[in-house]
Amino acid sequence: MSHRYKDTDKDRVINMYDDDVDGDGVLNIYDDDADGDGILNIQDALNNAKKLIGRPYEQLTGEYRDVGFKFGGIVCIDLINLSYEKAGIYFEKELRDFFNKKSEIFRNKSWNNPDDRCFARRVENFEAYCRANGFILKDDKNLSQGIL
Ligand SMILES: [Ca+2]
Ligand SMILES: [Ca+2]
Ligand SMILES: [Ca+2]
Repeated sequence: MSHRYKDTDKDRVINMYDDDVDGDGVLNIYDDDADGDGILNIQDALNNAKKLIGRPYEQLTGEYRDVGFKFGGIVCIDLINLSYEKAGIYFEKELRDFFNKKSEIFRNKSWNNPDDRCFARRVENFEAYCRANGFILKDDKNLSQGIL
């Protein structure tokens, strides 16, 4: 079963809808170990990202009822979403919840709302969410290209 449908803390809320996946009282987004497995989120995410190496790019970008994704293809934002999902952080849920609190930070178009299946897969929405929450790096001079 996919991690998103599990109920890690057994509170009858499946992980993808649970604000506190490990049930320790700290909301996922503020919890350094959101799934409570003893491994920090960043390491969990990196481990999960490495498992996605080799997955084909989803060239249909969600068109035709996501058939490309269903057959294993991913787009750039899926790398982040899938990597963090197994760490216990569901950006899809975080973005939707944030829209309900501060919709004004997202592009004001009738189709750009959580009811749209592509809402959480739009990079501009993820960036707006990160910017509004202070998750954007201000000093990136020490970053370098990843090495496989
Ligand atoms: Ca739960
Ligand atoms: Ca927690
Ligand atoms: Ca963890």
